Amino acid sequence: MQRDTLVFDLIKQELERQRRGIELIASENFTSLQVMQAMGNVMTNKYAEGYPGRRYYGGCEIVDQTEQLAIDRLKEIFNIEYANVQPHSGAQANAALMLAILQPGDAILGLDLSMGGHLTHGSAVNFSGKLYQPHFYGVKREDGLVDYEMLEEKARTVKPKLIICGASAYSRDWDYARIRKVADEVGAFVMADIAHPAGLIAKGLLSSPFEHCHFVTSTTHKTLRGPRGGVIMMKKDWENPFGLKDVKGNLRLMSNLIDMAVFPGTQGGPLEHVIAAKAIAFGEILTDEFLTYQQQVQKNAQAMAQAFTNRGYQIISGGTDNHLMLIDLRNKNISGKKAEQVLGHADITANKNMVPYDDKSAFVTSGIRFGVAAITTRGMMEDHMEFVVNAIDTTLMSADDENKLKEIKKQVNEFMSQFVLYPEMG
Ligand code: DSN
Repeated sequence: MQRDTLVFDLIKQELERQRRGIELIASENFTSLQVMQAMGNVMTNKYAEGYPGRRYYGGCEIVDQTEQLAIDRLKEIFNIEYANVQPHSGAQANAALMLAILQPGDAILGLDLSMGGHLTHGSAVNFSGKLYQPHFYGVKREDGLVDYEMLEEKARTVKPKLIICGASAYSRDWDYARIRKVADEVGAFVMADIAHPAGLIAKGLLSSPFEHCHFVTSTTHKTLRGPRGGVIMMKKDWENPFGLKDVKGNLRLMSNLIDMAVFPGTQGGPLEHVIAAKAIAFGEILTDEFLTYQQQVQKNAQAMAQAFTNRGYQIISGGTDNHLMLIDLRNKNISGKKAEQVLGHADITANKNMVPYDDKSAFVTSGIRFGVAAITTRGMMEDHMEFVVNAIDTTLMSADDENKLKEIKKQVNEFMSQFVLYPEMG
């Protein structure tokens, strides 16, 4: 068969784009070469509906081993009893978990998307807001921190079946114990979606949700630095306390209900090539090298936040505990949309983001979100944050000066050439 040079040329162009730019999208990272290689392997050819040792297809004896390895390593990382590594994404993980424990129309309570939450935590345009009855808590106007009092008040009023914590644009740690307390009071489950800070939690650099939350979901490709995908985890398996039953009416272990909600509930065949890559990534996370990486992520985020603050930028909540920060650009007289666009001209990639109590729409926004997981993987240290922030500041302050933007882009490309990405790929 003729090689599809059209597509392979585009892949090569994407490699060059990633190499020359400063990648600040908080949900992105660069996998190791072995993680990436494992995603392009013969396991993509294999159907394996079911779980290791109990499949609906023959010939699964090898993929059973990679999937079991992924499960065992993930359990070791977080010191937990149960893990499902099949969800194709974080959204799929959340969909399956909700299918396992909720009935259509049940009330759920999550952080408002416009305050840093996530689409799958009850947004009206998402399955979570269409199938269930969504309610929201927010962050406080005065300090940008999660409004736990509001959360408690809402929980007592709407009596949700599920309280969701976790966010996609929140730079602070969570008080999981406090959320569990009110959940117990109103008879709700608690789910933590740790897609963003999972890598920091894995290495003990942020509070662990596992002691307090019934369920924990995550993606595998952000701070965990694995392939794109999702997982569902539980510290302890238990016979479900709300008397949830399977379709035949049998009381089940919670792990059975979750497994069944992933397959056959929301997915068909698992992506065993991606699961092999997850197994490799989880092996990497278990190393001391990964601890050093996560410590550097935290240091870089704090150095970046400080450099922005020094230049008069308003960081929501005043700083960061994790890998990201959300900046309100209103005092800089530029919208998030425009900021994202001009930064793109300078080969700096980030995304516009609503800030709490935003007066602009989600398409325009007053904010921009920056994360350091990817640039830390490239090899940047605290000292490099000054260059990065200076390049961003100069770009935003010269948004309509094409020549200046070209000059910054050149400087960015030169700067990035010292942080070699995938040298093995030529
Ligand atoms: N799109 C991801 C993010 O950027 O945070 C969340 O799904």
